[in-house]
Amino acid sequence: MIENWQHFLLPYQQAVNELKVKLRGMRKQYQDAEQHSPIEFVTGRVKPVDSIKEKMVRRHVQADRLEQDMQDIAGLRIMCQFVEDIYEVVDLLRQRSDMTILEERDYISNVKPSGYRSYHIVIEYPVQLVTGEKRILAEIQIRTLAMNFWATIEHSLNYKYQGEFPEELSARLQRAAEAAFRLDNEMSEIREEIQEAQNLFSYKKSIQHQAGGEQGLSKE
Ligand code: 0O2
Ligand code: 0O2
Repeated sequence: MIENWQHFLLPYQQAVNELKVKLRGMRKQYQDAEQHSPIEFVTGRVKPVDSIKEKMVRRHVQADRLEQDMQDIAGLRIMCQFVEDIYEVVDLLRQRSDMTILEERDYISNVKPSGYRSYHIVIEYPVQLVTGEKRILAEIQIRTLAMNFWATIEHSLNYKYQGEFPEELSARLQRAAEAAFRLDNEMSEIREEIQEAQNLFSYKKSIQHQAGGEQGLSKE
């Protein structure tokens, strides 16, 4: 039994906070270089205690094995515009020296029966505590905006149906997942066109910003 959940979860919360800053920092660096960022946005959460308890029962995880056997107590999500960006992000993560990748699960090539697509990475991440270093596991889910749309809707329906979808709904969700993936593929086809337009847009914005700054100066 875990007596003090707040104490147990503290290093996980610290890891989520640090990783959010680091991953959002990667996006900032692309923006600073005026390049297309493979990262659109990043979210993160510590799994709520009730969800941890429920998963422990469902997966037969003993309390003394929790740290090793539940890989998503600390969860990060990276959203990308294009499927190609996902693999770029994976490469970026593989090169980092502040985390160790333990597992990769490609649910894009190996779509789940539900229709779920995402790339999952399990990392070991060192958290610096006043009592010393603690290495914890964290799961990073990398997906496109379309995959995220589908997964968010499906996840909320799961609450209602507890995973036991009526056949008709399950078939519809699978069709919706395929439609989302077709959308991703269509977007990939016109990726260069989209990126040129986005670069032009951010260039215009920076010119306007500069012009605004100069006007501001001349007023003084
Ligand atoms: P729900 O709907 O029950 O899932 P910020 O102020 O932006 O730094 P904040 O407010 O902590 O940070 O929120 P953030 O980082 O934008 O995202 C939190 C939400 O992201 C959570 O919502 C989760 O839905 C989602 N999320 C992010 N990563 C994961 C993950 O790896 N697994 C899961 N299951 N969800 C994730 P809530 O509020 O917890 O509510
Ligand atoms: P949460 O916090 O509610 O999201 P398993 O449960 O056996 O399939 P395993 O080995 O724990 O999986 O890891 P996996 O499958 O790599 O990742 C599990 C997490 O991926 C889930 O977390 C979801 O966040 C997400 N996921 C996996 N399959 C689906 C799916 O069909 N639909 C949606 N919406 N999300 C999925 P949890 O444990 O459900 O927690």
